[in-house]
Amino acid sequence: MLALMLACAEGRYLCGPGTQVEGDWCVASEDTRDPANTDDTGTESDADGDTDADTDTDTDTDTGEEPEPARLVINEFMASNDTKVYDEASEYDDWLEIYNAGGQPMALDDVSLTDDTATLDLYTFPAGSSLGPGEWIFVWCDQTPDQGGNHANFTLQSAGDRVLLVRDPLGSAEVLDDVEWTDMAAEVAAARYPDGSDDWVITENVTPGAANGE
Ligand SMILES: [Ca+2]
Ligand SMILES: [Ca+2]
Ligand SMILES: [Ca+2]
Ligand SMILES: [Ca+2]
Repeated sequence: MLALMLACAEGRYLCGPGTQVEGDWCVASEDTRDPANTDDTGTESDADGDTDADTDTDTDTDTGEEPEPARLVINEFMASNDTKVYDEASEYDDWLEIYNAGGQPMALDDVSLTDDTATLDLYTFPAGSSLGPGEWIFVWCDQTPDQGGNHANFTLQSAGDRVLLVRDPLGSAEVLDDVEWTDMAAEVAAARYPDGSDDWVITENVTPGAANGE
């Protein structure tokens, strides 16, 4: 079935012209499921007979909704890792994962990570990095930046620590996410579940760079 999903800032799916609500989804209404006219956003359709269906749910805006903007979050991390995953140097190090829970890609050139509020640009992503909607990226927090562009110059203390995700760290310093913890257990990840949500789980099912599990 052809489905048109237009997300707004609140995360609800809004219908556009030629669509109707079915549960949480916005789908093409009966008379527009012909692929020939799926992309006409302006033409109010409903001139083509078919009077019975008329599921014309007040589609007020003709121009189509903008996709939800990019929304980056700290999505998962391990602050104590001696057995679960290892890096290119075969070292079991701390790591954290970023997820784009929004609807548009976001360039990471001017995005930073830090565990020190006095130095917001402790880690910056390699030039040209970006993160598409629904994508993950993870960074080793091993205080060994010479091991590669995905290695940050700080570590995560399991006893207690705080990590900030910041846009424009040397300018407007917009804090995109701010995660703080104490007494984190060993060999587990703290993970938003589902991805990007406000709910966290502590799990042995660690998933750097992939969908979080319970
Ligand atoms: Ca650690
Ligand atoms: Ca390392
Ligand atoms: Ca730290
Ligand atoms: Ca994950």
